Amino acid sequence: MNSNEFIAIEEQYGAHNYHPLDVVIERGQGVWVWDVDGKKYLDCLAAYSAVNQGHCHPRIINALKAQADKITLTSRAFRNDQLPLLCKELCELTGYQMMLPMNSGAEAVETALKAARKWGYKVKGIRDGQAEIIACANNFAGRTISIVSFSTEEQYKDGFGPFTPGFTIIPYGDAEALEKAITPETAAFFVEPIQGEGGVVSPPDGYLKSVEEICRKNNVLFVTDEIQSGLGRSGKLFAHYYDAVRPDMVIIGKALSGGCYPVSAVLADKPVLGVFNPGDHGSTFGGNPLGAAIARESLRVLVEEKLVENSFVLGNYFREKLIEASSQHVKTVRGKGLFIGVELYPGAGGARRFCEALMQRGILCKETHTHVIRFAPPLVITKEEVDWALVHIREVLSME
Ligand code: IF1
Repeated sequence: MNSNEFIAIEEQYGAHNYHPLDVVIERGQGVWVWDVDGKKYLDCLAAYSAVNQGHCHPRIINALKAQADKITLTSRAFRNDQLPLLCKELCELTGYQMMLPMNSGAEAVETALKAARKWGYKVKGIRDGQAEIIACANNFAGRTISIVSFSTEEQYKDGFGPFTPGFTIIPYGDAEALEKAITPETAAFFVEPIQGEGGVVSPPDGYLKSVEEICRKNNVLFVTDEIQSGLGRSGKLFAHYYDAVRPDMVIIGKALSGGCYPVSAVLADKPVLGVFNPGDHGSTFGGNPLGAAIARESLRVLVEEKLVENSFVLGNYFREKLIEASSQHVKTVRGKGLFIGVELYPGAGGARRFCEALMQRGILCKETHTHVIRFAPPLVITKEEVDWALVHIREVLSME
């Protein structure tokens, strides 16, 4: 079957909740993917940063195969021999005392919301049913009803109410607004250190440092969503390292499994994650031995192949060269590490036509917020591959 036949079948039988670029991918290796017609592309989206370690990393695939031959799922009714080691290794890598494993990013965010509320009632002493959580405008944290309840994007909410109460929205990057929004009922502040869906937007330098101080002073949990920005994407293990802060809770997913399997987690110390008692929360698949074995190897690959460092060095290089390649269409180039956004002027005709032109030339990327092209390749990318991409990007940005 060719691309058009696959597309027609999906259009007929699949729900239309996406508008993908019309490339039908069949296989991938490292930063490269191939479509069903045999055409090769450089993947500059990396599944929204889930394949930081590159497609089908041989070590991760080997770990997957080896574990699949042994046992895949026990449920948490029984224990398995992979989850304990994932807990220990992840805590040692990140410096937290405990972790709670889930599957999708949204489930980990839900877990953090529940932990924050329960901490609010049981530890902080918030009045029953009154806990508030503060979040920022233009956030993205997933698609569940409670999560879209604090979204400011109309489309993510339209038709899905009634919503979960208890959220307060403040502008992103404005520490003063946080201070003003806090009440005695505030349990937590949830924030992305870099807003991905928001258009690869970083807050002002020092923002998270101020946030940390305000949260500490007011006994409010400081929670970072590192699902997209974390695990090396920003050029640091966590994007919040740029402000030298230590959040009370960190939420991760995506690249925790190198894109091989849905694995997510919440990290915190005992006074926070310790609020969960047996039966309070869980998941059939969360912490399963297949996912845990894959995540363990994915973390080892991240560290041993120095992918965080590569993201820092090549990200700075890529961004500098993109600034040099800026055309009349480019308003600004921003980001940290290999998490890069190129914002176009409204008159450029939208980012999608540039993504389509790049696709023609063998580079896959995705527009965000109409006017931003996001470049976020797997962190295994080499300087030669960045240089190859830049030749095409320069030409495409100079189109009429
Ligand atoms: C889709 C966006 C990216 C996330 C942060 C939690 C989650 C995500 C910071 C939830 C997920 C994904 C979901 C995906 C598209 C994608 C996305 F454009 F929608 F915003 F990456 F930029 N926190 N982001 O970015 O994780 O439950 O999906 O595992 O199509 O919804 P999930």
